[in-house]
Amino acid sequence: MFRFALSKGRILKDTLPLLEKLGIQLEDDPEKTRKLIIPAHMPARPDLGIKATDFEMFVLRATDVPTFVQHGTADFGFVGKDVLLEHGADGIYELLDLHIAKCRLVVAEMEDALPRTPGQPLKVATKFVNIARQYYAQKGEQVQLIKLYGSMELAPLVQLADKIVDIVDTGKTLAANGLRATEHIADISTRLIANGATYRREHAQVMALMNSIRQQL
Ligand code: PRT
Ligand code: MG
Repeated sequence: MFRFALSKGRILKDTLPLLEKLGIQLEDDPEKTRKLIIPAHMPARPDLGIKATDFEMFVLRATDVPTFVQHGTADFGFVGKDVLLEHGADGIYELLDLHIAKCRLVVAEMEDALPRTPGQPLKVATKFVNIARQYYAQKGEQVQLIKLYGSMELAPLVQLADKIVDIVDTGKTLAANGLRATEHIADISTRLIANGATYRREHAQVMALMNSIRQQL
């Protein structure tokens, strides 16, 4: 039996069809049920070297997925690279890029931002404070980080911050708020991750599952 941490929201929408293609049948619809643990079953696939496998699917807030996998409470997880970078990959193996829920992590500011007064620390609002801290440390730039939990795009509009570090996909949200991306930090997509101990203990099974997922992409 494996326990699998699924990210709610956007990623769930894109990963449910993948589970279906793999033949993993969930006993409840994670988008409808209030249950937080959903039993699931994958029939044997001798062609892929996979034995019949039972799963327990945890339906989690995306940001909590690495925590469950790191502690071994979940063996596997589907999670955005942004969330993984922010959390840190201690005890976690990144097995596969699923190439879904693709987006970019960028620095953005007002289109009409004035040149900054030298000597004043840059104020950056973001929910990715660890990523932002690392990014600006590498650049050797002093910043004051302001932690937000959503709607980062508002911060420069109301002078809470000079810049934001945020996810961009189409760029429509930035444009609609008079913002533009000025620096690219990372390309983001959904990853299959595994707990380090599970990876070592169940290596053959983990590899078989990883390869079967890769085949479906
Ligand atoms: O909302 P909550 O805090 O619970 O979790 P979450 O925001 O992490 O969940 P969700 O479902 O919104 O996103 C989950 C994952 O999807 C993220 O961790 C990313 O890996 C990935 N992803 C892909 C995105 C986007 N595309 C995206 N566009 N996550 C967020 N956005 C936001 C972006 O921040 C912007 O504000 O969507 C808005 C619109 O983007 P544009 O550029 O298309 O206008
Ligand atoms: Mg969201």
